[in-house]
Amino acid sequence: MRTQVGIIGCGPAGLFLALLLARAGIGCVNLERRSRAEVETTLRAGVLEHWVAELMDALGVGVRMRREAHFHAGITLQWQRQRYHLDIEALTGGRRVTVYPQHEVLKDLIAGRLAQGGELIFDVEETEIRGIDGAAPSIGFRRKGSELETLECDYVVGADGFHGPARQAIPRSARVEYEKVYPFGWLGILTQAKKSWHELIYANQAGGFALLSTRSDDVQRMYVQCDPADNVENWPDDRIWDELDARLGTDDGWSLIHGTIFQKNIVGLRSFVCEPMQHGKLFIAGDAAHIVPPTGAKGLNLAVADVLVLSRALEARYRRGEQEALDRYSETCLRRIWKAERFSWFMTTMLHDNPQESGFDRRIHFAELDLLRTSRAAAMSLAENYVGLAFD
Ligand code: RFL
Ligand code: PHB
Repeated sequence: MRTQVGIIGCGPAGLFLALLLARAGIGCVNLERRSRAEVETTLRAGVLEHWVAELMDALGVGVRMRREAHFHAGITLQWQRQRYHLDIEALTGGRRVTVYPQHEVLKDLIAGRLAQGGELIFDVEETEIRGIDGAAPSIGFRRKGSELETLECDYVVGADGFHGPARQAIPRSARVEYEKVYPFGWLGILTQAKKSWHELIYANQAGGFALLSTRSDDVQRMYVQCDPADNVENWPDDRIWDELDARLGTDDGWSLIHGTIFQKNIVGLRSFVCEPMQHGKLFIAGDAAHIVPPTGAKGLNLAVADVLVLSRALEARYRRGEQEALDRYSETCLRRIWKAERFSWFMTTMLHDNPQESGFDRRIHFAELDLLRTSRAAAMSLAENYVGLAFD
């Protein structure tokens, strides 16, 4: 089997790349370890930057998103039982917050790619990256229960997430990894309930972080700060509602609408960057190359930014024989990535109760929050980062 670009992964990075390359007339095949059903049901991100929503439109896969997504004028920040509406729309010249779950994005991308006749191979095993230092790279793989096959290609793209094999294919001596692990995690729930508020609430109150988000008019997504090593068994529903009530509580008579909790999970929070993001004929993109804590809602958006840069560079290579943009892929992406790392770290430290921090640090976080209320420059900086920085 032969194609121009062999892509490992059908997450946001791999699927957006497939559609971008198809638009540029470049051939590609995606190999995915999980089943299509699993990819389309795994719960992760919720917020799209404004240009990602526009890119879905431009790729012809934005129709359902425009119909079903929730578009908010801003976000609410809460501390010391006070709420503050950060008017992102006014602060950024009309950009709104798009709340549309990652698995819905993936359903739309998969349907769009298959409708083009694109090749997405699910349920593959034993993916092996070969020959990236030479002129003839390839990916070895096995379809479930079948013979080993080889996908020959000009370039291999590792869009295989944090735990995939692609990053490890860059020799250890040729990469540097930067990491920060936070001493807290998020317990996430889905509940059958009506919306309690008209936009997302990010709160730091009564022992730490809570986030109120949404999935639909009848299903709400909420997160509460917890020990990253904790187990959902230690979180009976009553305890979850007690924590959420405390962390989202106000003194103006507002109350959180409770419902049946039908999903619970715990994730640890980390920041991570691998430099460089390319080696020979291999390019890595998205979570394969970097991780941000979810507090800034940046992970999916950064993955799409990487593959937008990569698709343009591959287009320059195939259409005009230009190599430069491809050689500078990693450098170009990392400028945006480190700004997103900074923003995600800033939101995370400001909004969580860190057991390793002092009372002084905690006071500083409240001052940072209060600055957003009193300084238009500070508010504008957060707003611009949240809906998506310009590409340079
Ligand atoms: P993914 O989504 O992990 O996809 C990688 C795919 O590669 C497959 N794979 C392989 N396939 C073949 N062979 C192998 N050997 C393979 N190994 C792995 C995997 O099965 C998978 O399908 O990476 P990608 O495409 O880089 O996308 C990254 C995003 O998924 C991630 O950054 C976001 O979900 C992060 N994130 C958020 N991002 C946002 O932009 N906005 C948000 O609001 C937001 N909220 C979140 C989040 C992540 C969260 N968790 C669960 C950490 C909220 C949470 C709670
Ligand atoms: C979500 O709805 O899952 C969500 C929203 C905002 C975040 C993280 C997650 O920052």
